[in-house]
Amino acid sequence: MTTSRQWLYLSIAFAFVLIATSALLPMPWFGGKTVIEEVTSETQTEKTFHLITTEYKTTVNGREMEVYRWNPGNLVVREGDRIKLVMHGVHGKVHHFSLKEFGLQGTVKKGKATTVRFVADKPGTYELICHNHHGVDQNGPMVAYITVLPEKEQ
Ligand SMILES: [Cu+2]
Repeated sequence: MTTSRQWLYLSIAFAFVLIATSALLPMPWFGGKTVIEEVTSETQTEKTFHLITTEYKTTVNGREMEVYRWNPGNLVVREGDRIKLVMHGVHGKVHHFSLKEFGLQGTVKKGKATTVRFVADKPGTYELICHNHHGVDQNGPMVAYITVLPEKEQ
């Protein structure tokens, strides 16, 4: 019995040393800065943008005109950002879209929301295109411009 009790105390002491060590590791004098940065990048939250399918109507010389747009039509993000786009179908029956540089395509239907996710891993300006309202002839252009700014200098 004494032996098993000794093992128990030894186990508790060992567990205590483990916990104390792991608590000390993040401290700066143990090089904890690196550990903290890794944790930060792993738990980086998504940036969420809501886009609305919007229709504008007007009359020009007695002729009715309409145009569909993403609202907002410009998004600016930073290289490396995790992006979530929630596209709400408000106007227009259906919008087949693509953001081809990030391998995204899908459909937004009236009264529904479509969500896509991507990592903005390359700087530049990219077009979120609606293929139903692509050009002026199709009551477009229904394009949103997504600008990815280069990663910040460290
Ligand atoms: Cu559209």
